Amino acid sequence: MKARILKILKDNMHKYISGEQISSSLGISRTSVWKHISALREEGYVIESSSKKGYKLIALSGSIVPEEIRMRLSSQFFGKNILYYDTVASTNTIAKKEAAEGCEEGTIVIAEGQTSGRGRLGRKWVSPPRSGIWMSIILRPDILPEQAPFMTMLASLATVHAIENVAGVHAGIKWPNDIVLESKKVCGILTEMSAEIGHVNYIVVGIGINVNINKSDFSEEIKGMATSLSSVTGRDIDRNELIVKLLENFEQAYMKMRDKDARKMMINEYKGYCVTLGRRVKVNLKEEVIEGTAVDVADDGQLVVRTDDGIKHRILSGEVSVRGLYGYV
Ligand code: BT5
Repeated sequence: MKARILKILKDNMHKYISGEQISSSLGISRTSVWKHISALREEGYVIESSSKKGYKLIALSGSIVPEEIRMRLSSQFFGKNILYYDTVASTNTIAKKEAAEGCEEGTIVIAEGQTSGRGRLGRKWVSPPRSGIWMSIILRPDILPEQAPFMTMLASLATVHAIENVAGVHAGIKWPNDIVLESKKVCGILTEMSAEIGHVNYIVVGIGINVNINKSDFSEEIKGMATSLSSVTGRDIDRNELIVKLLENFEQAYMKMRDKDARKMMINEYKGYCVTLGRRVKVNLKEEVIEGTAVDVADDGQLVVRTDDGIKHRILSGEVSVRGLYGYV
């Protein structure tokens, strides 16, 4: 009901609409209208009221509003179940617990802030409140465990497309899991999995996007390497819209991935966005560090690096620094 009232207010943005009109068009009491309006205000919508004229929506909320996401979303199962929190340790940790307890596929966990946001290999993900998208998606794909990196590729593509759709800027992908704008990191993806030999129980894809963060507000540790959508575009970006687009793009790709031709197209598209390709890279493997040129992304998502002796190495995962990115020269 709150979402329907919000829609009426939005359709009449900056104009008064009487409580009477809202209550009769929705068949609810005026007291009930008033209660929903109060709840919307708490979420950050700026709504003026006048005893004679009714209600007027002046500014949209900067918050993530699950009802709004649900209302706008035209997906089949991604985001149908939204678990929304104000502050959590890590949305991926919650998502893994929910997945283990059997929640439905496509469930998403979103929080306004994370106190222990996680990156890969035990690294930290900085997640300041109300300024980013800190979200995890629970999937149960019928794939082999070794194909899980493909989920990261799909998520990266869905994210760059959503950024194009909503913020109107062209981002690149640093293999395997960073989204990059103006040579700085705007988004990181953490894919975690529970599997047995030959069988995936579930996959959690955690996506962190710096949306409305001033460059000066980044902590010292990431200042030199991080950017946000607002600092690149010069305006605040609607996080609900970005979530909706991301989920729709991701679901579309996810549903097509069993088709061989579609998969091939997606890999080619990924390569088109991949800023790692053709660049000098340094790869930290467990036992050694190799340097060479990134020449290809294989169909299974592995990065192909040619060292100067002409040998091609296939990199499954690991730390890849790209010359000219994040201060690596
Ligand atoms: C990642 O790891 O980039 C994966 C980040 C995934 C975050 C999401 S948020 C929702 C979900 N819940 C979680 O707990 N995690 C996921 P990695 O490639 O290891 O990069 C981590 C490194 O990125 C850090 O060591 C910092 O150098 C840098 N970093 C940390 N926070 C950042 C930020 N907000 N923006 C840009 N860079 C950041």
